[in-house]
Amino acid sequence: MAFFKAFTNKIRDLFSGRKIDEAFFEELEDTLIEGDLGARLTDEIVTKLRDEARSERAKTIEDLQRIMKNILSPYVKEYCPMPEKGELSVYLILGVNGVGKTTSIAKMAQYYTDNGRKVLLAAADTFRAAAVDQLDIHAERLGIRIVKQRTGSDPGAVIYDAITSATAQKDELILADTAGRMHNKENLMKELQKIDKVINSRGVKPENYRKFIVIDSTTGQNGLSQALLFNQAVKLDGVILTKYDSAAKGGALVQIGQQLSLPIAFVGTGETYRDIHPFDKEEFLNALVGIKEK
Ligand SMILES: Nc1nc2c(ncn2[C@@H]2O[C@H](COP(=O)(O)OP(=O)(O)O)[C@@H](O)[C@H]2O)c(=O)[nH]1
Ligand SMILES: [Mg+2]
Repeated sequence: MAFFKAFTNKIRDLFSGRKIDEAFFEELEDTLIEGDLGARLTDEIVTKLRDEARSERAKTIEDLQRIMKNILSPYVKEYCPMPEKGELSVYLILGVNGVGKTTSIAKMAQYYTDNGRKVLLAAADTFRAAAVDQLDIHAERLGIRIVKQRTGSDPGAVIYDAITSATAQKDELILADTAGRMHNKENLMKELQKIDKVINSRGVKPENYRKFIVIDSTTGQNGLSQALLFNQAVKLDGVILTKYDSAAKGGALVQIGQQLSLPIAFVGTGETYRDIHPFDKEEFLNALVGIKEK
């Protein structure tokens, strides 16, 4: 999986064959800010890097890359849940319009089916008719059951039906689509409180109920503010990053990790059902500090 090649190449160029001097650190600072790490985090990284490079007498680029990786490491977490067999899990997929919620649900359905889980889709984005149709098409192509209602119906009612159906059919995972317009904080909280109530009252174990926010990795800082907003409204469990195949840089992810302590579950890398991968922290950090993949 190739992460934001352009940024990695830039870091690699910057690191290769250079004297570690003031000009180097200044250029690194510019590159990290361009890479969406934000001014505050960039400052922290470069300050620590300067200090540690001095105290450890770092001479080579490899030393610097290792130090930088250690600095970034606490901010990046991986967490890809696997539903318990023989129990029912519910994953609620949240995020603003167009980030890739519905597509990611289809891919996750494929992933969890490949891993031997019985999956049911819940079309709880009831706001637009097209949204239900879109999920319906995926369900048919994947050969996976779907629970849906009329456009405009209550998302909580769709989830209620889905849990009833999943329980009867012994499904192990409900992947629930949601409406993107919920990114207004009050709406989001109201709708999710209703959904929460349904899920909690229908016997789904709290540890099997997970909320993921989908972030389009090409949107940079905007993705960070979406994550902040959603996390204020509901307690999120993780992030699904989409469109990594077209992302130029990856720094916003570190900021999400730093400011929200949220782990990354999946990374979407294309348009086919198998273009989704559990997030790999090691690989991500190597790309970010310009260490070549083996
Ligand atoms: N290249 C690429 N496109 C994606 C990825 N995930 C989603 N998309 C595209 O993003 C667009 C919006 O996706 P959709 O699932 O409808 O977003 P939603 O509004 O959040 O449900 C669609 O054209 C998808 O094909 C990805 O990982 N890579
Ligand atoms: Mg959708």
